[in-house]
Amino acid sequence: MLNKIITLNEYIAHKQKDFSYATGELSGLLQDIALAAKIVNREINKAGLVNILGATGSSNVYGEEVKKLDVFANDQFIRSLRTSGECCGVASEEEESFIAFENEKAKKAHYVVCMDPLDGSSNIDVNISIGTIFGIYRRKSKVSDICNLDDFLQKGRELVAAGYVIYGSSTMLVYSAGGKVNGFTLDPSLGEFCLSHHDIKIPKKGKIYSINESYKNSFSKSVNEFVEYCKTEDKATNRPYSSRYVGSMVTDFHRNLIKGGIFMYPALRNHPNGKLRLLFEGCPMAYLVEKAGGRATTGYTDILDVQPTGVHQRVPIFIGSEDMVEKVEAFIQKYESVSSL
Ligand code: AHM
Ligand code: MG
Repeated sequence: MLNKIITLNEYIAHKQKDFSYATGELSGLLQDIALAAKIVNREINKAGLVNILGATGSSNVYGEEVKKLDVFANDQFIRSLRTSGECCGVASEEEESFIAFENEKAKKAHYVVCMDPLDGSSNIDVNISIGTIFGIYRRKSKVSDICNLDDFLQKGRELVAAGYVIYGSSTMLVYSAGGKVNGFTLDPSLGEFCLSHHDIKIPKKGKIYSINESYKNSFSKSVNEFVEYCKTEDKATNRPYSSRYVGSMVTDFHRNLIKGGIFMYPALRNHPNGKLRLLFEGCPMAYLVEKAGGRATTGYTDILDVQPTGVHQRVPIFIGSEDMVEKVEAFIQKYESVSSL
């Protein structure tokens, strides 16, 4: 039996009434992000041709400067959000400070976006999947004013929508606007994202652990013990688990979301907050995983309950299947209670 194709735009339009503030603005914003993602996808697909078309930083055959893809993606998303009329400002991993849009249309908009335009971009040169991550908040400042820092320093619990795009063997957009988590696969022949993964739920018990084990000597005792636990044979829990680490968070997260597992970027000896950013990577992914039935924690606090104090704040992350996240938390908290005796 053939199923009817449902495009992202159709789906968003159909679901608009379910959004908390159903004015169509959030729908429009999601559609703008999807359109910008298609443009970025087109450039990423050409990445391998860079030596033919012109190296990064030089001119291509058309005499245009070839931008680095992460710069291209950043510019593309910001341009699209600036002119959308639904977004009053953006904080991007590529920008030192947040950008407040000053045009009249943008000042009247209700939403701000926090995003990592191209996460894992060091993987582009070797043809490995990368992604865009975004989180959408309702502004705190007065409509018609220019947005301010407080609009961005909101806890993940305040998110009204979040998602990611994975530029992989196929390109997918996965998002939730408070309800289900749905995945849409880009059909390149139609140029449309089509609903392919309805109501994604992460398996409660995972079998995969993802961590950069080369930092072992910088991990806490508890994290190392959890990793050993994952490797230990135990028929009852179906261990050892498989180790999978791409080094591209969206890719590692996406696989674990579908198959069940945990992704970890913990505190390191010289980096007590790890590497990943709370607003750009932590909160949007934590929001999605919770909507899909999983969990995300710093080891002590749910990621969504961490109060941001700066746009580039980093945070240790343990995210994925509920049972695995609970287990690592138990390891971490066991040592905390011993050290506090
Ligand atoms: P980026 O935002 O500079 O691309 O860095 C984030 C990426 C994640 O996608 C990935 O999980 C992590 O960095 C890998 O870091 P490491 O090489 O330290 O394991
Ligand atoms: Mg990043």
